[in-house]
Amino acid sequence: MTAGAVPTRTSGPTDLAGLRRLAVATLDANWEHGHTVPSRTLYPHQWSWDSAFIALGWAHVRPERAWQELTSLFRAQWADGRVPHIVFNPALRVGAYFPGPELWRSADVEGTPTMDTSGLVQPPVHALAALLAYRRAPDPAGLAALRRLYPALVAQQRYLAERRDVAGDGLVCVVHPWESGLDNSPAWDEPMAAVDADPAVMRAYRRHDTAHADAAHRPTDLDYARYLAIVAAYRDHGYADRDLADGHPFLVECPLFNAAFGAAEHALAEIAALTGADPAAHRVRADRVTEALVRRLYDPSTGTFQPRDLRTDRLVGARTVLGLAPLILPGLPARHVDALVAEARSPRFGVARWMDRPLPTYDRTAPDFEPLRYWRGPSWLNIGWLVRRGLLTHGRPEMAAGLRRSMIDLVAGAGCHEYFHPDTGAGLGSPAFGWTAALLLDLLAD
Ligand code: 2M8
Repeated sequence: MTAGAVPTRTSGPTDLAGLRRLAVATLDANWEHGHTVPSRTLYPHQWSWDSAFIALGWAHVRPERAWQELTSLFRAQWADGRVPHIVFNPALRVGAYFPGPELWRSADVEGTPTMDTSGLVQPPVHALAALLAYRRAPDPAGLAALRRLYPALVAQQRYLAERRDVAGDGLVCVVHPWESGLDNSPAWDEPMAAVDADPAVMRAYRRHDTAHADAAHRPTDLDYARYLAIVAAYRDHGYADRDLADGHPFLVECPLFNAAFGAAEHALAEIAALTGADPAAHRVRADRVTEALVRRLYDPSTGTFQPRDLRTDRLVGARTVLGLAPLILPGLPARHVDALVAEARSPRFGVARWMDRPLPTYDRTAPDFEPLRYWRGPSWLNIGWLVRRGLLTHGRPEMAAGLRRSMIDLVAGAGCHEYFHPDTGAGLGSPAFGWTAALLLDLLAD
């Protein structure tokens, strides 16, 4: 089936079988010889954390594709262990996405794979996705795939622990907002304000995203000028990670990224146990990450987790949904769990047994809340999925059920959109988005 043949919505909110068909058709239409594109128009290559969520979706319908998805991503892993956030499809025309391989120049770096990639990473949700995919489809082929993936997943964690612990505090530092996955979140406004860039540089480039989505729903030209300046700084140091503290323009410890980093160790412990390896060291590391998160990123004055800007050594002020992500850590102390549950329930995020509006990505009471602009307010299924998982982990089934229902309603009302208006539920961004379809399948299966 071609992308154009996929229906964008179903006949009604209770048509669960129709929703499932829509999700499968969306994944099928985005399948591309061994991997799944997030979107045929906006993101036609392979993205790192998208592939993890998408693999979990495939596990429900075609488990062999779940393993192909992760295997193809890890084929692009660099010798240093980093899993690049974009793996470029060489079959696509130059300009199919901006910024393309000509900006990243991965081939100039030693230890990179034969295919072109970016040099950044994304939240390491892959070990968790692999474990959950196996649980959804626990067959011998899945176990063999887990066994093959395990050393690559361990190397991914080792890269982050050894090369990205810039502050030496046990947490991973992201060197670009794109690494967080929540590119233009208000969480990055303070650190980004210090990045020197002129929006006029964008006249020299053709942005691809604004040709396919409303510019008012996307990051601004000033954001993009800064994104490019940070990429150039990292690339021109050979993506080497040495001396980052001495001058790299963006250095932030993100609660979601580090929660994923800790959850990955928990998942690796279970994968190790399943495949005959030793789980003990993974459990120790998971506890250490949890402890470091609480010590370094928890803000007792707001009762939530905040990113730390390493260039000022201060927690950022904006209260975003990133702060709720540490709920996915089973070892989070009860006091912090209670605080996050209160934050989730508050009018800022509105998670409840019966939700009147979907979960936003930013405090909806903030004066600069933007319901249409990408990660500055809209509702996204991957974030809801993670928060729901956290609520289940800590024994809050009613809130988790409310969140699940609200996510299913979003897709029932608007289709497998990339993101949704946090008041009306209207579909925004790409209309046939990979992880929305995949995570919907996972939610429907519960
Ligand atoms: C978005 O990010 C890319 C850059 O990586 C972009 O805006 O072009 C984000 O939503 C990110 O989280 C996601 O992985 C990617 C592909 O869906 O798109």
